[in-house]
Amino acid sequence: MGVTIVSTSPFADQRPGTSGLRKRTPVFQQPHYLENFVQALFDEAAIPSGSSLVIGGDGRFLNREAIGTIIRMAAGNGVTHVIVGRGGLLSTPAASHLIRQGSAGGIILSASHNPGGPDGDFGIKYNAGNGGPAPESFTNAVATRAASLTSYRIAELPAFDLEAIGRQQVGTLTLDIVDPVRAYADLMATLFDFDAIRALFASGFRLRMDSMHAVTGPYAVEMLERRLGAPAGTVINAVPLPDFGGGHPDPNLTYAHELVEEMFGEHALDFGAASDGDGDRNMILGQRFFVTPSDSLAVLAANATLVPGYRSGLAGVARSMPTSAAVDAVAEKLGIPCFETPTGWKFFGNLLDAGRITLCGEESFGTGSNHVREKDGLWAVLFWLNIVAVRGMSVEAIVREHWATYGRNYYTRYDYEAVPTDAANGVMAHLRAALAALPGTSLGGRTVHAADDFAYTDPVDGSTSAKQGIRVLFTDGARIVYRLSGTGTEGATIRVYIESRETAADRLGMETAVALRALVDVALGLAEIVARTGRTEPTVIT
Ligand code: VG1
Ligand code: CO
Repeated sequence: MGVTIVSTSPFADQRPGTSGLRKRTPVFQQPHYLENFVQALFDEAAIPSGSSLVIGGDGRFLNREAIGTIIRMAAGNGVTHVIVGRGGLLSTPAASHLIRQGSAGGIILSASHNPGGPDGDFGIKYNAGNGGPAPESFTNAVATRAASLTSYRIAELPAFDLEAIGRQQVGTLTLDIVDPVRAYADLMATLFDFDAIRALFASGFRLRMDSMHAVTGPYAVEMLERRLGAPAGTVINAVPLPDFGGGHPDPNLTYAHELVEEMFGEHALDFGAASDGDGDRNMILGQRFFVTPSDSLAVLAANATLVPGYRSGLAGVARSMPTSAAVDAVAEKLGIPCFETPTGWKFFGNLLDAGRITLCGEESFGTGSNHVREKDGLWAVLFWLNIVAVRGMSVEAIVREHWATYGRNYYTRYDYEAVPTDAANGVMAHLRAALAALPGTSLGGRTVHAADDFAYTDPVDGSTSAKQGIRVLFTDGARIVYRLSGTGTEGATIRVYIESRETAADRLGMETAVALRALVDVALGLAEIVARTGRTEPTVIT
């Protein structure tokens, strides 16, 4: 078997963002672009000979082709054992689980919730042997190497078949094609009370799960319909398509519109859920009721001991900095630590590995636990179903009771997408310059308690990450946070996160937009958004 060393000119734009390298599909289709990045990954990962590597993706356009290339490059770089989901499919949490079964690491192909197809986005990232996204030190080293590489190694291999479950010997390479669903579904069965959820469905409880033509379709059908007995057709848009059926596989109120129309309509079911392109995000809906992701994390934490996998309690919890502090109130009551990390799942890895936390989450529809090292969409859906089954209450009743017990964190996020990079950097520079003068000032009737540019020191390994977003904290617990997205592929995206906290019983039932109106005005004014970007309205309000 020959290995070819192919000359390439380096690419200077291969710095991974919040969650791997994400670019427009045509960027990835440039000659040697994918190969250059993959070689940099292999150089940095230095997979020991004899170890296995997991490869899979969310099935989007270019997935299969990219996997073929990566398999040949793995062989060209001395990897002797590769494990791939059938058809090249693996949800991100399922890939994390597979890696944790004893592989040295894994390569995941996805641009998550970004649209796919020739005009959409593509992405790639490396997860380490713990199953989690590689840390910043690794991704920075990969970017540096990718910017100076002059060649890559690729093997000439005999033909192989990504559809045939089982083992194939392909030249020097042992290739295992595995059922993408089974091991993951078995793991879920160890965490949740499947009997209780089965009884819930048997009693007539009605669920709609929207897989948005992305990777979770086969997972959701297997678990919800086959193992848990929900009626056939419970899962909609269940067939993964390379372009996600032309949709935007992002489980929020805007993009999961088919589900939202049903759940807020006259014939709303009891429970609605959706997940994203690669299966790590989730949205939870009750009957005509939206659960904010920040509240969802808090509710899961407060009810965790009702679920078999978490019966013995939580070691601690963590949330990303822009996520609302709803979970903090639960941690305080439980007397467990609550960590605040920068945005991106990679920052939870050390805390999970060290056993310091059990649950963690982000405001961007991401929730997870120590069962894998990625956020996990279907896991969150099953967790909610388990709680509903045990408590015998509706989703809405559970959340309202939660607010009454712990207080309510009103929360909204404004996204300004595809802003010219200079204007977006101008907004952040302006805010940084204003920070020092803010404490003690009064804004919109609230007093600023502190203002900073969030910096994080990892409590486990001491590594530091600076400039992770601007925080303006008020004395009454309200917060405004500003940061630039690290996953966009066009210009810059400014995210503004706005939160206020209420504990008075008569102030728990307001409309979010009403509760936050004054604070939104303060947030946009302080950043001079309109003047600096020309945008009078955000692209998306969550
Ligand atoms: C966004 C979210 C962040 C999430 C990241 C990856 O990042 O805000 O919370 O971890 O996407 O999600 P940013 O930098 O654009 O704000 V996904 O589902 O890749 O896997
Ligand atoms: Co995702």
